[in-house]
Amino acid sequence: LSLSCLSQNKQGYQNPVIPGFHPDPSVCRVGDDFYLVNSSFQYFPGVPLFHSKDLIHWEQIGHCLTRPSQLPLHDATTWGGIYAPTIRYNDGTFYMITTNVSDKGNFIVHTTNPRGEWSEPVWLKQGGIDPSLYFENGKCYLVSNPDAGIFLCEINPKTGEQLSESKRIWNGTGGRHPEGPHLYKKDGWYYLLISEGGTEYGHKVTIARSRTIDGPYDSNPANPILTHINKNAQNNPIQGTGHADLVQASDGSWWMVCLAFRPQTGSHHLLGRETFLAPVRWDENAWPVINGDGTIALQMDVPTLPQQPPVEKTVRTDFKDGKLGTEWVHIRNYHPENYTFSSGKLRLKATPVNLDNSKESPTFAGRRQEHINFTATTSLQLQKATAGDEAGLTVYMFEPAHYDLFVKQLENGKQAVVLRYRLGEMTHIEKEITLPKNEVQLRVKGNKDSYSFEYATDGKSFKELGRMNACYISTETAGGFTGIMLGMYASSGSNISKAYAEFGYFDYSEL
Ligand code: 6LW
Repeated sequence: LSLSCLSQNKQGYQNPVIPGFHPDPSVCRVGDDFYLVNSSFQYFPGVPLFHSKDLIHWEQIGHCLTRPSQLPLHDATTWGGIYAPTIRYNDGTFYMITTNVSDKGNFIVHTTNPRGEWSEPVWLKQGGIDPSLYFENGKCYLVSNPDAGIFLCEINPKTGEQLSESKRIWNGTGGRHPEGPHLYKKDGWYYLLISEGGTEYGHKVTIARSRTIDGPYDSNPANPILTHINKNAQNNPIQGTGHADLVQASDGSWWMVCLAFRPQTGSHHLLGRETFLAPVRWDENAWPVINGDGTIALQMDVPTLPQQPPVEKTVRTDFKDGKLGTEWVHIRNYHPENYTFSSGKLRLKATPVNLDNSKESPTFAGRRQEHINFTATTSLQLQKATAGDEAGLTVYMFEPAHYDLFVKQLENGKQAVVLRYRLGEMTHIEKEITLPKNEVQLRVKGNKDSYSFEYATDGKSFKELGRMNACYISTETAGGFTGIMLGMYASSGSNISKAYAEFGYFDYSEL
């Protein structure tokens, strides 16, 4: 072994690099800093934004879309709102381009400080989803996928004005849904990376190249360059690999981020599509090769960039800061006046909009389930309530698919802890137990097959109320583009209720 070999960073890394519902990753580099964005659908704020120095350890630094004027989410649910974004940096400015399928389609926001606020949107004429930008010699090109193919045009990224006709440049290799296009230039070739096959088990990444930006593009004879659809990955715990973006590090190495999911109970997945990382090398014919054989693994035993210490995630969210951290989101355009902080507690006001309402915004603050085995605990007190008011903890996929553990106000002035399952047309009350006092702790534990629900009134002696199969709220059964959120919520049976719930803390940890 030579010393130079030993000095390489061989510690490898663990996939996914951003666990939980973080689909459609796009990445850019500025110096030694990488920035990454994901799609966000009906959630507000929108487009989570991450920073890393090594592509492995990511810290969420905020969201790109933080104002309702940038992110109108009327009626958006799991198939609506914000689809795949792209992040690019050019000449001192960051651009984030994406689609709001519940509003006016494709738009761009920009900023010079990604940790600050982003601009108001400019809207684009070229349709389709998954828009991406490519900058060269003072020009800016847009690619997206109207009409089941990849189209290119030149635009002004600050005004959105389209400067050339949209031109079809590639249809992919015949897989359904050619999408997620990105353009790159390397050694005189324009490379067009796309995904095909749909975002389920048949997902794959393909690539074509041309000497001129508007084609003709020639398909890589070795396509697809990444897929888990074949025999060599049929037992891989990662499935549905696709929707990728390439980036070159400052040491010259190339990397790919992509989405995939982890089936956990039968062929069901619950955590949504997550963000994975793979090394890329270029072969002798100048085509990219992804992790050797076009598959990826949970444990990646490959040389990496010099690894930075991960930013420690705390188990406990207390509410002493008087604001929620970047991991917390709301459903659609939330009403800030219903979320207040007093003496270190989060106070959620109950409104008649409940978790089944698919148009308005319930009082809800949720964070992603990031681990298949996890536990989450909160403590709450429901106050000034009348019969029908409730507040609690929800395991939430979307409106017709959630399991709720909550405190309910009864007619007789008492309160009960209730476990309820909402599954499509069915709503089932599994258990209802009258409480001796008003302060209660609610806990959910997850494993690959089920969620279990527990409560306590002394902060420690938890009793199980019920256990439910996880598969019914999975993507395969319930549907949707998102993943499980663990949420605190409050709702009311009446228009005039003064009820609110005070949450003391929210603990989340891997088990
Ligand atoms: C996204 C498309 C896709 O826009 O699913 O997996 C859509 N890829 O590219 C929603 O995430």
